[in-house]
Amino acid sequence: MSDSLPADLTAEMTLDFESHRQRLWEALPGDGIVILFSGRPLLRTADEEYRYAPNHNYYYLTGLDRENQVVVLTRRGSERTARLFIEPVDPHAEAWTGRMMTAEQAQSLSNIGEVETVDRWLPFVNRLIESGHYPDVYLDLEHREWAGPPSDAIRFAHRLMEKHPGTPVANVFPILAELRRIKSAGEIARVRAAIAHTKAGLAAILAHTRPGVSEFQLNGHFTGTLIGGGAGLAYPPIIATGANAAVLHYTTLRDTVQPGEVLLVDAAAEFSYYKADITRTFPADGTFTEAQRALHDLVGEASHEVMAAMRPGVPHRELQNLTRRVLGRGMKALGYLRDESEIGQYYFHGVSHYLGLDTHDVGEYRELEPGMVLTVEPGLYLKDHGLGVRIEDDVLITPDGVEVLSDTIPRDARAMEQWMAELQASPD
Ligand SMILES: [Mn+2]
Repeated sequence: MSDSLPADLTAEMTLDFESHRQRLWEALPGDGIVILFSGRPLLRTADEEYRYAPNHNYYYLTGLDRENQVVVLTRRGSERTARLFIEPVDPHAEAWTGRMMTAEQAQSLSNIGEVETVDRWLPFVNRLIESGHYPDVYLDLEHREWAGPPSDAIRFAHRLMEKHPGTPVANVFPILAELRRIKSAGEIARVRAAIAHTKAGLAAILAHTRPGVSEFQLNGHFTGTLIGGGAGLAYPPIIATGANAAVLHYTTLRDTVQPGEVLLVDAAAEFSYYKADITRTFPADGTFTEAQRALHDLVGEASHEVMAAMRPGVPHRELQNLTRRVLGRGMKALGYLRDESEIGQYYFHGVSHYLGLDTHDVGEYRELEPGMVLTVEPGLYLKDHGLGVRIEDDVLITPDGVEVLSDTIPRDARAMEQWMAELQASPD
């Protein structure tokens, strides 16, 4: 495989966190204090925690990915300040869980000069509020799962309402989500790296796909390749043989591949917190039947049409209408539908979402703009015929169209068959 597979950040992947903070300050509707928490790992069971992931807005503003940190940003007229609060280095804790971040490291990663210990943030914020100079306090109040434990921001919001009932609490999430829709060159480079690792993982799956192999064995090849290459998983892999592909978020992975089946693999890498999101569909035996190929070609046609329509100014919702038209017309021509308006039987999800720090990245959907990174993922799900087909790619909106970032990964039916044949001729 000649694609470069970075294991570490390269110069092109550098992010300018200072400019992210500047853009946030400019986007605030008025003066105020912005407080973001890096978060803490969730308890999984007994004394075991889930793997920690930083609050993505915290990471976006600081470049830091350690738990129990706080960043406080202020804006007052033309004055802007940033101050970090981090856990002090504790040699006892280091013996158990490794090196902690020093103040110097936090400074150089974030480009924030003022770094204090985390026990100091609350008195600092209280002083700012009591100064009367800051009309609003902004917190990241996005909380999708109300049944879960409250975040640090939610708990602090309650505390503020008790201690400083006159201070308005505003939600900074929608403002940051708006900024995160447009990606910088460094962010795009990280998505590209995630795509390169995804391609290597897919190649490992294709090399080992044959009747008799199980979905979890294929997952082992995929996940092993990613982890062994220094990347991570963007989301739990969907490796679905036959009718399992009609379950959109199939992650059970217990079935054995049967002769004549089609596999749908929606699995991708994360690299330095940025995600790929890729789906490929291919035949268990290395060759599509004519009926399978016709469906794959139709999904490919929809993908092609959508990408051809994407350019700045096009409303995002038009992509979904276009997909339904192409798939409806095609399914009627193939004899699966009497009327194209019934396409909802076979296609029932969105064709495109933002991609970035989150797999379904944040931000409102309006008109396309240069610098957006989006998926294109038409699909057809024929449970009664025992198969599903989806082709998912990642594209960058350019000033006059799209650049297909995942163009490096074979996509069309014939290209998939050829790639699989090559890989099986020389596995590993
Ligand atoms: Mn997707």
